[in-house]
Amino acid sequence: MTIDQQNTTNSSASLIQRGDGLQVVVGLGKSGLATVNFLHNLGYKVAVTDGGNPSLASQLPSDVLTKFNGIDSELLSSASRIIISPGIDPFLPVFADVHAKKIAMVSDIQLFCDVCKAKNIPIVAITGSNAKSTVTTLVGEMVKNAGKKVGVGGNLGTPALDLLLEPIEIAVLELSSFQLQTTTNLSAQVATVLNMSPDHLDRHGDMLGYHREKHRIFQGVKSIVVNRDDPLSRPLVADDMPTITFGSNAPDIHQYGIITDSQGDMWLARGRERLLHEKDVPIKGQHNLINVLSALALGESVGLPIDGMLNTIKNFVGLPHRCEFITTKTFDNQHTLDCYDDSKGTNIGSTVAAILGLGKVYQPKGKKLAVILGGQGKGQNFAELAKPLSQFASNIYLIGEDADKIQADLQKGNLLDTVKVIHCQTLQNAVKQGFDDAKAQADLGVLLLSPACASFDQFSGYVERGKVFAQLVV
Ligand code: UMA
Ligand code: ADP
Repeated sequence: MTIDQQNTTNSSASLIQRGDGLQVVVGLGKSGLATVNFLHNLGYKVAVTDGGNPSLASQLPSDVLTKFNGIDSELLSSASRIIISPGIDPFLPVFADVHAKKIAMVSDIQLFCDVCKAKNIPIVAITGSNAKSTVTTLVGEMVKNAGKKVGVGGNLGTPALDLLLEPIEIAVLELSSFQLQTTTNLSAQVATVLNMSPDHLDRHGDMLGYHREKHRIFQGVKSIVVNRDDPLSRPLVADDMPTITFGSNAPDIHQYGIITDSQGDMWLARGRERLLHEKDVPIKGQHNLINVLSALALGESVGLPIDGMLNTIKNFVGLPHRCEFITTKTFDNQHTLDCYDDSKGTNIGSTVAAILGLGKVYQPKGKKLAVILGGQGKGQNFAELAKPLSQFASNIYLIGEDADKIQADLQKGNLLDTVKVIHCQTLQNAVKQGFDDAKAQADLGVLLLSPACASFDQFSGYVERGKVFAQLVV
């Protein structure tokens, strides 16, 4: 059963039950704490339960009931409404009784969008397998530079409900499939699924399940932005739904795309109008030009002036750990190795984008990539990496708990024998191996950390993994 089926049978009951009854927040991470504070300030009776012993407990209001070191099933059963944190699977066995009793279970995003509806605050809603943070941040900057009070957050970092602590005129939200899974009728002013590639299949079962949760972003939407290059980004909506598209080809009138001129240079374009030369876009690679186009389409959908948006793009340098250039190492005064931190490359789609993006730059210079892959695999099939790796890489360094699976999948994907695969276990070993190989191998030009995996087997998160990599290479 999906949460939708659960909510359809349950929606009116949940509205009645909410009343003054007990609100149980499940998970006391960032979003759980923001939810407790939000509900507590509104005068609700609030309890919180967590599978671990959360450090944020010390920040709770003193009259909040707590049950830690295990999600408390009795507490759940006594709830009027459950607000579940995104990192917790709503179909864990502990929630069986909740589903049987049809107790409403929602996300913090649900509470946020209910407030936005009541206060007429438009929401720009952004999801996708990759580029969410980059596009959300850029759109947020565009709105701010247009002089509006904007709240930018969600999966990006600041919990959505904390955005309501300041007066805002518009919200720009990055939303994950986890947050959308327990959000119904978001009713965004504009929504987009930027792209779709396998991710979080361990939680959603398969691509169909993942796609279904992502597309919940379009429930009640007023206008949409669609990626022409990715049919899985297009929702089933009425023919008269206001729509703007973006993509890598030359755009039709009123749409966004890329025009390549007679010199082979790329231009961001709207219809036939050239808006910006690629050299004026600080974030590099074709995938980033497409990200910028999606931001323009989203901005246009909420009425932002084009000149201001183009100025914002010219000054946007991107976010750390996304194909970020760190340093050039020089060996024996001649061999050089450019080191890139793409620690945020935690799924197949992002790693493919990094390999293709950098591969196309370095191949004409006769240089190959060494790619560090591995960590926790999230149920993905790594065979899809074999083709771009065969084309652009000479060395693969495997780290982390899914190293054997990655190697087996790459073999199934017919990775060329010319690509060396070395088991390094740790990031430290992988960097050392990269330096040793660069000394011996004149055509090795790039050391790229783009693991296609989560980092939690060896690090606290992608940020720590990226920082460790940067320390190791400088
Ligand atoms: N917990 C349990 N049982 C579980 C799992 C977790 O009890 O099975 C408890 C933990 O002990 C912990 C709490 O739940 O105390 C953590 O909750 P959480 O994992 O939902 O984390 P938050 O700190 O609330 O952060 C969440 C998002 N985390 C996840 O979706 C995993 C953050 O996205 C988001 O920035 C934040 O809310 C604010 O909205 C992070 C993320 O990794 C960046 N997102 C995934 C991604 O981008 O791929 C989806
Ligand atoms: P998200 O928030 O969806 O994870 P980010 O902006 O943080 O997105 O980028 C995540 C990863 O995706 C980075 O490794 C980045 O280089 C890569 N990436 C950025 N844009 C794209 C794109 N259009 N297609 C595929 N990968 C991309």
